[in-house]
Amino acid sequence: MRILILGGDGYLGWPTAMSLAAKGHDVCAVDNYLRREMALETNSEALIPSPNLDDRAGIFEAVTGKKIRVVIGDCADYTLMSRVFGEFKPNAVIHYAEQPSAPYSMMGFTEARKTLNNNLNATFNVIWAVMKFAPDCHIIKLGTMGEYGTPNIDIEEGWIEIERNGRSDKFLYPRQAGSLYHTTKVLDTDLLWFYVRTHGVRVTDLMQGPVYGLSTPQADMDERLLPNFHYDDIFGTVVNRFLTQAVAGVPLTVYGKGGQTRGYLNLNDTLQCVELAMTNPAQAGQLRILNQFTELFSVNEIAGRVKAVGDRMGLNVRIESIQNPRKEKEEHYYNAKHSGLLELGLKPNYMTDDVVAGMLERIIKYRGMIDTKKIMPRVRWS
Ligand code: USQ
Repeated sequence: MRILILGGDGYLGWPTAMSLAAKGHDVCAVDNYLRREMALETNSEALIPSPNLDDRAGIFEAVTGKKIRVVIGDCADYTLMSRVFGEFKPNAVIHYAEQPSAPYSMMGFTEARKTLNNNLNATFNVIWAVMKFAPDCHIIKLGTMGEYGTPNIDIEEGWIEIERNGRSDKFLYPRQAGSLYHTTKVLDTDLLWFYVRTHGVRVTDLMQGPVYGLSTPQADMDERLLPNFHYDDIFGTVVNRFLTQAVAGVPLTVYGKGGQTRGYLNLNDTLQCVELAMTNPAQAGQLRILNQFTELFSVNEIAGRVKAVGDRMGLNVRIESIQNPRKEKEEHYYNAKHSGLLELGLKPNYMTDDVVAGMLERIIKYRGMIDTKKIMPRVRWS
């Protein structure tokens, strides 16, 4: 298949590009290095410096003999998107090209505006470029479980049946996001749903939970192919942060009471899920929503697991509850359905002790590069 990956330089975009190219697909990765710029601006550089996208594609080709096409450009620019879609005519587009950090979006007006403009414009351009240049193309959009928030009822897989005064209908499940970043994903879903209804585009919206890990079959071939692994308070997700904190010998930063529960998944499962969505496309005129995670954990449970394994490895891990910089429920009901991807064939890689130990061992190799000044939260919600 011809697959366009938007945000191809990112934590998920680059491993996805490698994984699909390794399987023989014709892959084109587009990125404008926005995240690298924002990371530099906020002193939040990744643990392991990674070569630019052109260089990474060159290294990947030298190692595997497979090509990844690269376009450096902005997906929020419709002229560029028209050219890319017009020339490449993808069968599927995997849209990761969004500002992915909740804390970044809460820093102030400039960062909020940048998040809103980038994320909404990129999604809007994808929809129009598909309609004009590749009408049969399947849009695979990375959404987030955070769109649903933490309601006091079960979270369904995208849709909910509502009965009211003796009549019933099916609606998008109510969304109530906890950051401006997460809110842009809600708005993306609404945009997609509008064009699905009116113009018959085919869309899979993946409601993904926080991802962890840095090892994938292709990344393991050469360390220059590793994904951008962040452990800072702005771009690092909680599991990757706790693993790095354990290695650095600083206390694990549990925000508040630590009862915040989310659905987590291994980076390798993101690769599986996206491929499963791609090989089992949504129908024209369908907005298919899949909840993309494999296990539920509270923050305290993650900290406990990292500590148990880290201690066995002699790291002497400490856990500390610090004031929560975010506005979020710290103790709440959470039960989210996630059968869609399992039915498509997902074989989960669970967070076993061996997996945690493997990640810790990997990070230990880069211990000297950890900057502990990047660990404590610098952004508050209020
Ligand atoms: N947390 C801590 N300590 C930390 C960091 C985070 O207790 O040092 C807590 C947060 O307060 C939150 C939970 O851990 O309750 C998850 O935080 P996170 O930073 O791992 O995840 P989040 O900000 O929600 O965003 C990440 C990705 C985002 C993706 C989202 C999926 O950055 O792109 O959409 O995970 S989800 O969380 O399901 O919305």
